[in-house]
Amino acid sequence: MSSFEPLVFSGVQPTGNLTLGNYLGAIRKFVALQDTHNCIYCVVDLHALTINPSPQDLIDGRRAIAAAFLASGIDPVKHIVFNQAAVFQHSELAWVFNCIARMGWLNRMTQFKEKAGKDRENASVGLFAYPNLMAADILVYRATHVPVGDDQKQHLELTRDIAQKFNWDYRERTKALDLGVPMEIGDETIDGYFPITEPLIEGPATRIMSLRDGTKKMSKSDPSDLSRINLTDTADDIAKKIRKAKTDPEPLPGDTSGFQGRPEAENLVNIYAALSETSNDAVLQEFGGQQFSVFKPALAELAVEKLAPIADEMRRLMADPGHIDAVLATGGERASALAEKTMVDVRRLVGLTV
Ligand code: AQP
Repeated sequence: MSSFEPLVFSGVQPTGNLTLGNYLGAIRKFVALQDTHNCIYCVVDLHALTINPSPQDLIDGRRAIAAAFLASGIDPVKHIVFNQAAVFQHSELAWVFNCIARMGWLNRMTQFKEKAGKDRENASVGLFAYPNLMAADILVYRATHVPVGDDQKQHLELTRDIAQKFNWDYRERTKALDLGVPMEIGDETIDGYFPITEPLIEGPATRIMSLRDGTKKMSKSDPSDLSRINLTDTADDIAKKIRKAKTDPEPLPGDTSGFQGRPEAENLVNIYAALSETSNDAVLQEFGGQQFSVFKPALAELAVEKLAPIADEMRRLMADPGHIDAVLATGGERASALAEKTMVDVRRLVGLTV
């Protein structure tokens, strides 16, 4: 191998209803990347165990995320769509990475701190080690590019650190077995086994905020349903949630400098810009100086126009769970074949096989 083949990988956890944030920050990018890259998209059900779902919720959640992928336009024939638990190599590589990553690296992860809250001692080991499994998800395919929202940036940096340390620790064996790709680490050029993955985080929708608090990320696990727009919400739900979205009494500013201290106004304009695939400046040119009583109905109409076809298609797909399971099973077989290739190498590199 002379260089890494460009390959896109990303995953979504079946931890609840998909939100507009998941769609704009991740899934819509997944769809666009299909035209230019080979892509692997995964329902990361092992990660969802960190929230202790009931077995039935996990089964339903897995199908719902797969349905959202398909309904949004992901092609499971041209690309690969599967669920993480179907490919045991993710867990196997995660264990290797548990032994590569340092406690200090994981201790810095802000998502763990936020999710564990004050009761850190009571958080599961799985929640703490989650970023190592995420690194394994990506690197078991030696994926080069990962589209994600802004909240996953730190985890992707950790993935890069893990790849770098693995490459360094096993550089001599990688060279001896002729499995590597020349890469620079510091001042040295070595033969490395894993690519240093590039995150794809850009555009106006990298961090969609809660409709109830413009300083908090919109999240599928937020206890308040009014904080988010779910992909499966009806037109009435969407209109109601946007009507009730927190704002301030001022009209919309004429340009983006006017967002200072107005996170809710910025978030709604951001959502409008992302849905209409334009910039915040362009939205403010149209709506600057207008009251929210004018802007909110326009936003609701746009959101319904963009999301209703996806929700309809999701409902149609969810009515036939057997079909969704079959799509995932086929994807799982294809993903397993690729992951096993990597693990044959990794087992040899680390000495688990000769
Ligand atoms: N608010 C958001 N804005 C933009 N992108 C977002 N993503 C999540 N929330 C936003 C992106 O969606 C992808 C899938 O996320 P995930 O399921 O892996 O988990 P997450 O990042 O922890 O998302 P949630 O919705 O907040 O889930 P819970 O509540 O279960 O933790 C990722 O690419 C993520 O960046």
